[in-house]
Amino acid sequence: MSNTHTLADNNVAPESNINHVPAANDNIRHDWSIQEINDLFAMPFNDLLFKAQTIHRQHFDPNQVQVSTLLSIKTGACPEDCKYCPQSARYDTGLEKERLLEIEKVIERAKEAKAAGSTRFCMGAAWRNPKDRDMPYVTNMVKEVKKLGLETCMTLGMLTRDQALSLKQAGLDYYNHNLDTSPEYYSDIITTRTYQDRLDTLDNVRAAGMNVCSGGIVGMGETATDRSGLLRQLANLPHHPESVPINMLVKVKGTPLDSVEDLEPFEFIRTIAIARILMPKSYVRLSAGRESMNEQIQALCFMAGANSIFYGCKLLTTSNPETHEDVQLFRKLGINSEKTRSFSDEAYEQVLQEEIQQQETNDLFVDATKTSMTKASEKAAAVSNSN
Ligand code: SAM
Ligand code: DTB
Ligand code: SF4
Repeated sequence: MSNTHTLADNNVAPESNINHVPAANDNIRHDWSIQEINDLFAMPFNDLLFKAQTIHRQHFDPNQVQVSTLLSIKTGACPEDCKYCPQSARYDTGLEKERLLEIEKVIERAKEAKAAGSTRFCMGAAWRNPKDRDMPYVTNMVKEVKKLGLETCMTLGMLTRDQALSLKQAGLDYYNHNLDTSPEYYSDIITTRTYQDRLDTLDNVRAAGMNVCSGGIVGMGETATDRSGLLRQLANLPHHPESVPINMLVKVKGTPLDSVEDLEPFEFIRTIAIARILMPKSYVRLSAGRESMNEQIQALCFMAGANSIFYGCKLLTTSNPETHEDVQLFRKLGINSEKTRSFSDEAYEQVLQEEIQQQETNDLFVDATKTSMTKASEKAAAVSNSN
């Protein structure tokens, strides 16, 4: 049977397909076995994508994507030894250590993110955990960013229950703390904190009443069963995280994982699809690593059930696609940003103008993947040349 529908004009999956999953609110499970998840990974690609997309459509508008913008509020010199991370003090990545960002600068960046169409502002610090003396600074920051009408998210490392409560009281909507990989592979990647430490922080965040954002990284040389193991841990938490970032490793020169073998893009897309199947009501974020993916790979990730991205030309210390590229892709796919304006022709023009202006005024752009300073004006020139 031929199917002439496109994603943009079809909100309902064809009923006649043998893979149709009946409408379900009973398919929220917390008891997945590794074998079941390995079996999902082994499905024919098209069957897996159809299953994921069908579940996606039971819970979400398939043409809406949530957009978040990241900002590093404290960069580099981290005491932890996470082997993927450009910000660990143990690896020579050429990254300049930066002091805590002044609150005024954070607010300025948050306003820019909102103007570009972001709905959530995520602030990250290269800390093992916040010190008690840091708490007034971060809680004040949450209050100020919330006043702008943005959702707030922070990722500051491990939290005690009291710290989680003060962030909640300040109005923090989401706390990001990733499990990163399977329990079995974990000690190959990080030795300075345990898997249980991470689970304890997630418990503290949940107990404080905040939304949990937790996912991991693939492409770190883990096995396929490790990818199943990560997803199993997330899906078998007592409550699924509201947001599940799936990061493709961004290889940064100087980190121990800088020359690990690339992960097959289809394996990445399968990971997204299975996250969607296991955690049907969670936002699955196509997170770090989009710069190394073409439009077609990203489109397949959306087809597989990804419905959130980081938007804006920088992640924490490495680069992300330019906003005009994302707006262009969303327009090609008929995708809209959740809650804010649509990605119309006017919005596209505005984003382009704002981007050029912003790049002209920024002094320098530091990208940890390049370990060199790129003049903002060169970036601006690249933007206008690409149009
Ligand atoms: N220091 C805090 C912590 O580790 O919890 C917060 C910031 S840390 C940079 C947040 C997350 O970014 C990490 O848990 C990891 O999942 C992700 N991340 C860091 N470096 C990455 C890389 N090179 N590629 C992909 N994801 C990365
Ligand atoms: C997440 O899962 N990915 C983001 C966010 N949560 C904090 C971080 C990605 C960092 C990529 C490397 C960098 O830019 O430093
Ligand atoms: Fe530090 Fe976080 Fe990077 Fe680990 S991931 S080295 S804790 S900044």
